[in-house]
Amino acid sequence: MLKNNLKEIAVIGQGYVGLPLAIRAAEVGYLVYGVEKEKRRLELLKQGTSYIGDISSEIVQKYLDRNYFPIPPEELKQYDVAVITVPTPLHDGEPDLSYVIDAVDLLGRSLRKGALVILESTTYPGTTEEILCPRLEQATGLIAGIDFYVGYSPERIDPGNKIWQLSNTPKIISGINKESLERVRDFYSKLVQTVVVTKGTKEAELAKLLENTFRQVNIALVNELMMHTKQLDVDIWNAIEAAATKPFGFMPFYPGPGVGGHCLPVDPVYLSWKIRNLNRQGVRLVELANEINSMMPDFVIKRVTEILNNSGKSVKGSKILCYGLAYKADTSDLRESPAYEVVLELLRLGAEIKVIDGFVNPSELDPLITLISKSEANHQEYDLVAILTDHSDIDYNNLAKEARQVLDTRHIVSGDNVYYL
Ligand code: SAJ
Repeated sequence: MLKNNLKEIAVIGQGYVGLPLAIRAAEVGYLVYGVEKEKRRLELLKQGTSYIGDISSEIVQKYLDRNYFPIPPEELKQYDVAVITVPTPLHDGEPDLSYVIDAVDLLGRSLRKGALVILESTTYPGTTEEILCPRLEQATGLIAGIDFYVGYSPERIDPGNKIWQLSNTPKIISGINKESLERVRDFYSKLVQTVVVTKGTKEAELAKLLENTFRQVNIALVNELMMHTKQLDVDIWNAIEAAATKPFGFMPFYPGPGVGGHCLPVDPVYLSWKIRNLNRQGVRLVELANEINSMMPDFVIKRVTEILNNSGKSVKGSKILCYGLAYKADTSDLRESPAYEVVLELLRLGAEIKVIDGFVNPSELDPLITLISKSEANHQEYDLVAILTDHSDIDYNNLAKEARQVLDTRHIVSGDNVYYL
């Protein structure tokens, strides 16, 4: 606490979760340290430049060096509240908590009595109480819940979502004990409109995994149904639209080229991994959903092969124009992107590929990938045009009119020359 009574907040990790949280905390009047270990990101923040789409550089500049201070980890000297917002990826298919542990060890070096530590990173039930608390107690000799306080609150940031932002999305909060929960509630109540209290930290950890596992499993369901109902000559998209008219008890998901991003392909694995360690079985539905969704890029390749074959062509030597590389529409994120996987496989099979994606960063692409602008697209010259990611900056109707053949993996355009998955 500074002499002018401003609470000091440390947000560890200034990514798509940490930066919006840090800026929001600055906005409501806290003194905020945005702790970022990547030098390039730190430089940009110190210049008042945002690299996160949802946060403008103007808003960073508004609080910069007033009550928002981007700092490297080694400069973190003290805090009243610390929030960990670092990635929890997979490493060889298993949870990788190394970023969380580094953040916990950093906080352990300057943890003072009475401070509050909150974990926001998506992880399996038990992480807060089985890993974070003991590590902080060991580092400080203090007792969690008594000398310092601990909570868990999952992030619900949806990059690019203009409607649901940090402040108006209900925030699940939890504490390792009553005293911790009250401090967690006090902190977030100033930042968000609605807090949702769970019984404990494990319920909050599970709630987050449930949110994304629900999506992964239901997307796998429609992907598998799509593959099977093809043989029945049933239009599953039409059936889903009809089912979606049910005003209760149903939520539509759509078949696609696969499930990408750093949430859905990853979070459910944390759940299954933890349970597998307990009962050797894992969560079979999660593992089956992952298996089905990860099959989809191969299914796309099969459809490309079939379509070209029907016009007497092999993939090898065919000219294919692919729309979209990012994992979902209107994002630049390539993580686990099925579209990216499809393009690399088509290249491996010997197709002559050009790609259009106005969102991705060309410098992040495999050098084998040739990116062209949409103005350079002469659809007639390609044996096949494949829509892999349906970014909203493309006129798909015009594309379908001009192209000889279209494989539309997102079912967004129609025509006699348009094929679906
Ligand atoms: N996908 C399908 N069919 C669908 C929906 C999605 O194939 O019906 C694919 C997408 O193309 C993408 C992947 O699944 O490759 C993931 O799509 P997503 O819409 O779930 O988007 P994400 O991964 O950005 O999920 C995030 C999550 N937000 C957080 O974790 C805070 C998720 O909980 C949100 O529900 C989702 O955004 C959202 O609703 O936008």
